Amino acid sequence: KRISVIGVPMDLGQMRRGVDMGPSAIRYAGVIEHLEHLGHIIEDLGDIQITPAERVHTAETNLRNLEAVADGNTKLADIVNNVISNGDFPLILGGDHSIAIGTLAGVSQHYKNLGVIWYDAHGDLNTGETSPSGNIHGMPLAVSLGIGHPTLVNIHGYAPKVKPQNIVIIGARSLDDGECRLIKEKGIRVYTMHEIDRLGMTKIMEETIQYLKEKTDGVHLSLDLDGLDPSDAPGVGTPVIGGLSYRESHLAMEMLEESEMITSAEFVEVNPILDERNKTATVAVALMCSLFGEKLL
Ligand code: DIR
Ligand code: MN
Ligand code: MN
Ligand code: MN
Repeated sequence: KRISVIGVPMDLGQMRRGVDMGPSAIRYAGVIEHLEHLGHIIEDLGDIQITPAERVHTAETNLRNLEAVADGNTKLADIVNNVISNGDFPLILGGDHSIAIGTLAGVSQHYKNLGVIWYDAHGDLNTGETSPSGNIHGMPLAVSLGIGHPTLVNIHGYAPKVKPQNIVIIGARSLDDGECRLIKEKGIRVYTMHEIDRLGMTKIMEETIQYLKEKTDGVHLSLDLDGLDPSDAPGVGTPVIGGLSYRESHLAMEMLEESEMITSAEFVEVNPILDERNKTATVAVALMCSLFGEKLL
């Protein structure tokens, strides 16, 4: 594969400092070398310039740092769009999860029926109205469905970017009331930890692949490291106990690789300040290796 790596040092979608160093931490963990070692051709496009902005919270909208988040995401959308136009696979390194807004804006114009796998402890389906925090990293999936502030929803001039029936959320264990309502109203497929415990990751991934394969012409993987259990991925801003294990996550990546359905991917929320000796970035790189075909034998 020809893979273009894009770092997005964005930390304005949430309140904790340090997640802007996620791309550096993931590079330090050897992402480029490991993917090259697997035989891929890597173009490292470096990091997007995120314009330093004073943190603001507008009471009327309950959207923290709206303009700065929208600006960074517009730049990201342009670059992702170019990468796909060149026939390359975009691999985005976060940065907080608000960057999925820009990734999906850049990706989705290339597909009639884009599928999205959202690997996360959270639903990221809030709006300014439903969000308990005002943090935009809790909103990107709603935004991509066309639900939320017009400045975010209309990046690249069209909405929605994804259809609800083309989304699968995996690993959910912390959902706000408004998110639960939206999931039911839109019929979004969600595998909470309950289903994963009950059925096992093999069945969950078989069902996910089957469900998306039938109706999509491309699938984006949006992997929030907080989908994993904090014991395996401690360097995240909003850890939630009882998460997916390192082994389950590798299995999921390996099954996605076998399915040959993933056409773009992002790994987000790595925060080296909160981490233990770069463990979380190292896990992210290991999962990328499985997603891009690493096998022991
Ligand atoms: C919470 C936390 N649902 C919010 N969301 C997070 O602020 O909207 N998403 N951490 O990854
Ligand atoms: Mn290696
Ligand atoms: Mn999350
Ligand atoms: Mn998230």
